[in-house]
Amino acid sequence: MSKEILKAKEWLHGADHICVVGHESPDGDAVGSVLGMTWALRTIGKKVSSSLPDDVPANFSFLPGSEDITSDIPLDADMLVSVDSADLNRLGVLVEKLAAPIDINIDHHISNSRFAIINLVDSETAATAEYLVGLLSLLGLSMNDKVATCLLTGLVTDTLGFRTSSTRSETLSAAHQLMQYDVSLHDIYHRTLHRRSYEATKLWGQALGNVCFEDGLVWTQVTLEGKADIGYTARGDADVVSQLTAIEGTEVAVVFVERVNSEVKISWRSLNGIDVADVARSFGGGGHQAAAGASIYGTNLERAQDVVLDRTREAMHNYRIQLTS
Ligand SMILES: [Mn+2]
Repeated sequence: MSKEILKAKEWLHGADHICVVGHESPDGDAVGSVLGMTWALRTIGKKVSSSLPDDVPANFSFLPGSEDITSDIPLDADMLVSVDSADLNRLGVLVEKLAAPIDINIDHHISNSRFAIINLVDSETAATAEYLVGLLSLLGLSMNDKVATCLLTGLVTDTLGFRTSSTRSETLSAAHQLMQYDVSLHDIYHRTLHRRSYEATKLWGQALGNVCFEDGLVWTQVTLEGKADIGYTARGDADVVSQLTAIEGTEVAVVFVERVNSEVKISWRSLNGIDVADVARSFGGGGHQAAAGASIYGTNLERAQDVVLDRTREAMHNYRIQLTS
């Protein structure tokens, strides 16, 4: 066992009030890992608080403890644990509420900036939840039905139902371990990946109706006007980008989401080896080789599309040259 893990175990067992934090625009792995870690720490009798900088999306509100998540850092917390955040800025509004550095950073992003005092990062794992399944016992923490429900949600969502290229035999072993508890894979899958609102379905209709395809590059957009037309009030793109990757011949898919105050949010997915995180970084964003995002401010949809599509085409071109040379 690594020295870092031993030190983390010692620190966690010695703490009085632990606050577990996750990243902005929380996804299933962020919510699931924050709550899974919260419940696991309670198995050793700790006082634990859970914090996220943004609201928990409605499809994760079934998770036990989600109603107790706040966007505050309790003043008497003497230990801060971050899960699923690749860097400190991902903690959004929580950053300015931090009175001390993050003690323990548990994550699976290869780009993790190791911003805490103790950094436990395993970029081989498909989700922070997968990493936690193996880590809990090393940290002297136990699993129970609540921990398992939360972690299985992280695992299912980050792997899109065990179908991303990051899914390994170890991922399925972790799921197997979690399913020994009173959890419903079917229910988690349906609530988090399959079910969607009528408005989100209409949004898909708009976005898919406007899809463009050019030499392996697929893109579309979600506009403020379009959202208003159908009464879609959520912030995201209803995961349109994943639908684009289903289009035959797609190498890279891009979705542009227009937001208020001249912000355009961009999501990339790569189906071959092109590193879209690299493209995203050139716009101040980040992510994984196969899935990345960025926001451009002070622009409009048309200008953002021009510059982002050009940069993406360039990356695709360079990748093809590299393949043939
Ligand atoms: Mn994750």
